[in-house]
This record gives sequence, structure tokens and C-alpha cells, in this order.
Amino acid sequence: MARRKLNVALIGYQFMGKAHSNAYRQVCRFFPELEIEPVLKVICGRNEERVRAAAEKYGFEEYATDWREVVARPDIDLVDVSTPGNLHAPISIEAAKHGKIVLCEKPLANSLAEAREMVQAVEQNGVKHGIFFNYRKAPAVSFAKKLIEDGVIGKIYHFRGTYLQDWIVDPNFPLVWRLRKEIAGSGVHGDLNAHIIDLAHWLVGEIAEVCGMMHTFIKQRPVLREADDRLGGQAGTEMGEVTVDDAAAFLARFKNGAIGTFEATRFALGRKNYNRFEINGSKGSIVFNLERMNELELYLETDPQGMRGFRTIMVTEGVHPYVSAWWPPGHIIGYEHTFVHVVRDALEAISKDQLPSPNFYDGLKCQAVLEAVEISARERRWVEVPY
Ligand code: SOE
Repeated sequence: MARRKLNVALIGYQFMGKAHSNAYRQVCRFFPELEIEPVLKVICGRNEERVRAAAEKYGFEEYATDWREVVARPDIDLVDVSTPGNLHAPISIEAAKHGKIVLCEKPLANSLAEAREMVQAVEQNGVKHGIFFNYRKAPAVSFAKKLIEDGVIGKIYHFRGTYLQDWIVDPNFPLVWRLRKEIAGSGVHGDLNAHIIDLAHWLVGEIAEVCGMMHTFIKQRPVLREADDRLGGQAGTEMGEVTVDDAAAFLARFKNGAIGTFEATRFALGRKNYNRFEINGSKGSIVFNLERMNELELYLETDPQGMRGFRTIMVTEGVHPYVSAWWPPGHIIGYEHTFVHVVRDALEAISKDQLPSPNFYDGLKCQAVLEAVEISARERRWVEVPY
């Protein structure tokens, strides 16, 4: 099939740049029905030597060091913003002004005000937009969404989300950008709670009010000498201040009457990427855990008495979302596939002249909850979410 080509400019070449590049490269090989094909045109980053190496490694035609020049190029159709949070707003807004499709990493921005400006920019310039809330696109999570929509677990009472990691427990772990407020906006809150808030929005509904706490355990760390693309880097000898939260937890009331608890930390030793939610409804419960991402646990009260218990569904059959594009049943998929699915869905939407989902509106809703929790933690009170 002759596909329409879409020239991609990727801004950022570290961890997320790597994940997104892989997604653009793989997507048409596994989803050949797509009518649009991304072309890896240019990758952009500030360090020329490193961005040149990234271009070669990930298969981009060109590299560049000035994002303003890149987003203004007439041959670019789609700008992918894979930078740290402080650049999401300026790059997305400028790209929108140049009429580009914008796909942005999460969280949408470093503040609610910035997120609002980004939404305004894409609306005013009439461009399509999407956000990488990639966990929606794990087949087991998309399948959970279907079960909920089909009423399988009934009316939802509880959402219990935890996102636990342990990669900064060592006090000598360097002060990487994710630990600096001026770059990341917040710590685990924007990095990890953003994911579970989005999942809660998608699976349960909008949150009315929140009551939160945020905490920093280690306040000084060695400065960073050189970053790697695996979250860390080499530590220098001087010390610098950690300006973000190491852990953030909150209670939530949903508009539909459900209640929720959310907890994110990078200090849960042994938990590497433990993004788990449990949803309890009037007819059953659902559990997902990214560390076992091909499985979904389901409990049904309608099972015969004496036979009740959580069953583990291997979400690897052709009937499950996205799975038929990959391998036979039981031949599991991984983290990187979630990004391929984000890109797949975005390209499909674009080819039909529709808005990708999730998009900047979902990013904005998430940002409103993030900000309400920050206010709540600071002022030690319940706060309404300013959607
Ligand atoms: C690091 O905490 C990180 O890579 C996040 O930045 C991602 O968004 C999350 O999916 C995995 O952990």
C-alpha cells in the first residue's frame, strides 16, 4: 500500500527519545493497515556529539541542535516533544504556531498555567495533538477499560493506584534533571502520579477533590557530571539541592461517587516499576501491575459460590486489544510496545482527520489534579480540582 508520509522531528534523544524513535520505526511493520507512515526526518538535542550519535543509532536522516529552527521547517509535519518538562510548553506552542501536529511526553507541562497555554495554542492554530500516556495502551489496561465499559465489574467504588520505584534510594545517586524543580516541575508527582491520575481518569472518571502530601527524604545529592539514557549518570564531587518531592500521596473523591488513593515514590526498595491499580466495583474487581503487564487479574462475584477468587487472564490472545499485531498467545510483549500503540492510534486518528486520544485535553485534566494536590499538600487541606 502506498502510504502518505509524515515527516517527524523528534526533540530530545534520551530515554523517551529512544522509546519514541523505536515506536515510529516499528509501527508500520506491525500495523501495516496504517495509511500514514512516519519518516524519521530529524532528531534534535543541544549536545551535537550526542545527538549525532543518537541520529545514527535510531535511524534519523538528520540531526540538529536548535529546536526553534527545526519546528519552523516547512518539511516537518509532526513534532514529537520528548524533552524534560520545562521545554514541553515552549516547544509545543512554537510547533503549533508553525502548524505542526504535536505529540508530547507526559506530564503535559510543569504547571497548570503552562498546560492551559498549550491547549490554547493547539486550538488557535487548529493543529492535532496527542500525549504519551502510554500505559493506557498496554493491552491489559485497554482490556480493563473494555471490561469496565461493558459493566463487568459494575458500579465502581474504589480506585487504588500505586506507582513505586526505587532508583534514587542511594544518597549518592546524582542530581539528575528529574530531581530539579526548575526542569522537571515536580518529582514523582508529575513523573509517576501523572500516569496513575490519567489511568484513573480514563478508567473511572473525573476527580472532584483531593487531599495530598509530598515529601523529600534526601535533600542534597552530588551534582550530575554526565547523564546517561537510563535515568542516571555520573556523579560529580560537589553537592546540590534536591528541589522536588521523592514521594507524593493523596486521597481523592471522584465526581461519580467513587473514592481513590494514589501513591508514588522512588523509595520503595525492590519495586522497580510497580505501576499497579486495583479497581473494586459492585460486581467484581480488576488488578493490573506493570511488572506483570501481560496479565490482568479479575474477580467476579457472579462466579459460583465456592469457586470465587481472582483469576489471572493472560492478555495475549488475538481478541485482546493490539495483540493480534504481535505474537501468538502467550508470546508476551513489553514496555516499548505501549509506545508503539500510542503512535499507532495517533497515526490512525490523523489519517481519519480525527484528534488522537489521549491528547492535550487529557494532559490538561491531569495537570489540574497534579496542581490541586500540590496546593493541598502545601496548605494542608482538601482542594477542589480546577478543571
Ligand atoms: C522514570 O521515573 C520513568 O521513566 C518515568 O519518567 C516514566 O514516565 C515511567 O513510565 C517510568 O519511569
